[in-house]
Amino acid sequence: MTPSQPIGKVLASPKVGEEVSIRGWIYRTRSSGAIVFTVIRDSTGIIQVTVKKGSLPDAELEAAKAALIESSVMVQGRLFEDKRAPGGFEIRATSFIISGGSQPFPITEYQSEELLLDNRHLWIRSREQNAVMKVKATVLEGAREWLKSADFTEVTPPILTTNACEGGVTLFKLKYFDREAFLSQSAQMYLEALIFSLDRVYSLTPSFRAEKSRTPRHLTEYWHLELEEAWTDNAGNMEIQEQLVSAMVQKVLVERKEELRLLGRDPETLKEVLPPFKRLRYAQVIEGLKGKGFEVSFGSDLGAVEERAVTADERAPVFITNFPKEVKAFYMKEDPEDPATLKCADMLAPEGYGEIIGGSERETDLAKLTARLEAQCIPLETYEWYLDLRRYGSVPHSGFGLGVERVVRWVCKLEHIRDTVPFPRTVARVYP
Ligand code: NSS
Repeated sequence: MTPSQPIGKVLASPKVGEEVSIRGWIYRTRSSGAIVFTVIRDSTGIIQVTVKKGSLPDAELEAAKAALIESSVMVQGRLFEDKRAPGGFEIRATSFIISGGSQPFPITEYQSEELLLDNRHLWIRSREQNAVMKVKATVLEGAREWLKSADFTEVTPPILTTNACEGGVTLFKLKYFDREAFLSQSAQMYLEALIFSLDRVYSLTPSFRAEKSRTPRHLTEYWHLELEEAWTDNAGNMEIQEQLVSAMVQKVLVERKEELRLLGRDPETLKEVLPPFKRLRYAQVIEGLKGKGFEVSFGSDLGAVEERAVTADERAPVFITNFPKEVKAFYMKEDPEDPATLKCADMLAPEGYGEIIGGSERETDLAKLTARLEAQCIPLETYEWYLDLRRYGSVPHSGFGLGVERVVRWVCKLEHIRDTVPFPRTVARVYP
């Protein structure tokens, strides 16, 4: 038996008449009398296979006729050109062995979103899901490669914690033996501790937000790429962010053009994702929004609608800096040149996709930090360890968190963030 090859490899350098062997699942099938036309898929692509009486044992022909879609199969045969077939070639089978038969597949064309979500464990076989997962893997690979080249060390912060980094409202609480603990919203505070040992660190962890809002950009469990850097101000940290995001996107453009096209994203439209990204001050954005008829004023938070208005016509991400204190977290450093505002930046994806990164320089003044915790009614006890970081050799530092699924949603041009995760967790769903 010829060793089996990935379908993508067979189609990449097709040799007519060559003996080939593949393994996969039946993607489409129809039979007419003594011939069965099937399309087989594996992780790398799809190829047409014809099974014809006389070319293989009758029992195999009968099994091929009876096999339903999603049956797993092992195929051997010769490769021929066929202009009508996907990829332009077909395999004429000399052996067609069903490995695992399939019951009638619950997913057929044009299914409701609910049914697809209930059958997520089966829907992840779809070509769209396959493409998104490949793009996501490449996004992460691009990030890790760039972070290594920039001397950041990957670290592993805890997920079980007693600290609310991003406020109490979206915390998942859990019973931790006889105490209360939370699922982490952010690794930031731990990364801040780790820079005293490693200078430049990052982590890739799940983060949890008990978001009651049903929006196309909120998950309750998402993958969070967070970075923290000693001796750097907010401006320096923004440079890291734009280089990192470009590296992630450019890697996808090199390696995943086919997947992007399959998803309806023209790769050309991502070419301008190169530094430097535009920098706008919050106050400037508010004025611009007022000009467009939005009812906003200094102090308003920017929601999805406002973010869409700011970025709809952009082709590369945009930074918004200097948010007012009242809309941001306790740990952000006040801007001495404009003390009503913070040395912080949100990065918004273009084409209306909105926030993908939240970052800032961190408050290092112990008194100011304590005052802001108190002003936000955060009990100090569980933050003592964090305040210690300001007591023992405090250093200027900055960092950010990037929502991996937010980036993938934008890059793949997806309607809803849930399609960037194989098993999405939202307010309405924890199954399967
Ligand atoms: O709340 S953030 O804006 N900021 C932090 O958590 C900081 N503590 C990060 C840091 O400086 N180390 O979240 C950061 C990003 C945000 O820009 C989104 O891209 C993403 O995390 N994010 C989410 N993605 C998906 N679903 C939800 N619910 C979500 N919340 C934030």
